[in-house]
Amino acid sequence: MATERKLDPAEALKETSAQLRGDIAEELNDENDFFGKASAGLLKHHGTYQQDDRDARKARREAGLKGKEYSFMVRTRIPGGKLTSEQFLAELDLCDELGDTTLRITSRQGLQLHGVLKSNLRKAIRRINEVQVTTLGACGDVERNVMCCPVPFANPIYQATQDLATDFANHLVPKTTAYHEIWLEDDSGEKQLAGGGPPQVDEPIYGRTYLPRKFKTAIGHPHDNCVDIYTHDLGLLTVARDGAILGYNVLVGGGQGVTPSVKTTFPALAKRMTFVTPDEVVEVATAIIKVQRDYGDRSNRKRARLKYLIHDWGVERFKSKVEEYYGKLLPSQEPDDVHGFSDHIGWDKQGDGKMFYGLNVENGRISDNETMQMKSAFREICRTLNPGIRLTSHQSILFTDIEPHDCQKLESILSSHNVPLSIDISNVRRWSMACVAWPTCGLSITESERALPGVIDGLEAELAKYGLSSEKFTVRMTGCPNGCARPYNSDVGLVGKSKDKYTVFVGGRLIGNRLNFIFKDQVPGDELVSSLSPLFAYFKQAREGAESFGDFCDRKGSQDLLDWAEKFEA
Ligand code: SRM
Ligand code: SF4
Repeated sequence: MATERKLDPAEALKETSAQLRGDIAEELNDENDFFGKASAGLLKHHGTYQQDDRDARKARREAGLKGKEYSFMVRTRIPGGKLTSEQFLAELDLCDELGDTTLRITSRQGLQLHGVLKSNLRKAIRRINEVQVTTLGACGDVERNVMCCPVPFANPIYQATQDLATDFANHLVPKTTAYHEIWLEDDSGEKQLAGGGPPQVDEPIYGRTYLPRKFKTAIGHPHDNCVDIYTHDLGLLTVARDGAILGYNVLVGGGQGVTPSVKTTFPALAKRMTFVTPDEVVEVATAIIKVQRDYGDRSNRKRARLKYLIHDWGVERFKSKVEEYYGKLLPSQEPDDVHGFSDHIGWDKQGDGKMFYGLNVENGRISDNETMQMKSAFREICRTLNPGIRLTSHQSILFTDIEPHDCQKLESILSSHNVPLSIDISNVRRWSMACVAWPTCGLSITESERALPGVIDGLEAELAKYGLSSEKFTVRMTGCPNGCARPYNSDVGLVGKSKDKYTVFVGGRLIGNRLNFIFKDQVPGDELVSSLSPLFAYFKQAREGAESFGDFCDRKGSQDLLDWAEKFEA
């Protein structure tokens, strides 16, 4: 193995957990409304996070109450974001019955319940499994939700990649029976107490201590990089010839998270490594994961992702090691690379006589409120039209398999619930996303999901002022530098840095294969729009041809943009 250095405490937790059991079953039945530290750490491997309402902390202190207002986030892993109406309706019901009445589409085509109380946790996970989806593999040091372009085109290339996403996800699901015992069996916990220790099963891919860190895979197309392939530990990019898949270009070592206090951490774009045929892809991908399992840094979780191994070794050395594990030499990649991006919003033909409709869900949050009853609208659509559901990596939704004569009906349901149709949503809002942040994310430094809509209102007005409303560019906000909305390759990235202050990044691009750079740091939340406004004016005046905003900023570079902004403000 790679290192003799002292292991990170998270490793000991996994090692001694009896395949992710620990004391979860016992603590699930105790009288507390929270789990102890060790169990809370292990729970992540079961797809749930212990959180507390950070808004409520101050009020509790003032009221002299001890402790926190605990609840749980429960994440469902949905390969390629593909669900039936029945499954989606079950999650909508759960958010009302056991959650905080909202359901959230994540930036990785998953779903999250928020605000689930400990006393309801088992019921929530069980009910999710009853509709044939799972929270196992949604979080933890394993393969996370496998992303894939979700469009339902009746085209063998799209269908093959969606099948691959499902097959690959199933192949990599942890084999431990702990999940089943704790959440799905009636005698939770009793078996291990009575039976002289829990049953141990072979984890042929992960081994005893699983991976050093989370591992993320996406499958995308060169003409449509909607899954942001360059941000992944492992990216599989289709190489198609004559309407069929020849194979996949394999990209390794992308990732977004940064810890500013640890100078050796950074966001990285994945590196192009090799080409594999469809019959080799799962085996080569497994070899890649095993190399990361054995050589990833288990002494420091801040540097445990594959991107650091690739950085430290270089892609050629990494490739040689993968060849050793795979047992064969691997070729160079094919020239195919990303060159397009679609968010699949609006109406489109599937190619089988049916239609699909992509609807932007602002920051993925599905709820009913006074102005808009999106949750009720989605329920009615599912109950009356029974569409297929696909979640996008931009926290949005596609309703699929709609008969042409039902298109109007779908739109009327949305309109009657005050949900704006895709055509009425501005480009800047449609191409934006924000992570959850306050009040549930324990790592958030600033607001994100609750702040971005207001920032977008301001950007809409600024862009209109310069006649730039029809420009397409991505604005992504996060409440800390971990990068959950992938802010480091977007045209504009707004990253929470300190109390109500953000780092403003510019110069990424829609197709996702370039990192952006810092334009300004420590910008107060209420100055984000005004800090970008001079750049829009500059873009309007000095863009070349149909150059995008991100390309323009990248061409000008940070100093030139700062000089302009200074003169503009003076
Ligand atoms: Fe994330 C941790 C939410 C996608 C990088 N992420 C978290 C936690 C679990 C906070 C925690 O550890 O306590 C957040 C829970 C907040 C909450 O209240 O729900 C959280 N991440 C999310 C979601 C829900 C954001 C969203 O608004 O959609 C996304 C769930 C996706 C899913 O269905 O699996 C989500 N997280 C991402 C992405 C984007 C992606 O994967 O495409 C990234 C950047 C890509 C990457 O991994 O490099 C991302 N999340 C992180 C990191 C930094 C990891 C790193 O390598 O440094 C953390 C912190 C950590 O792991 O220690 C984190
Ligand atoms: Fe939380 Fe930070 Fe991720 Fe936002 S980016 S959800 S604040 S960990």
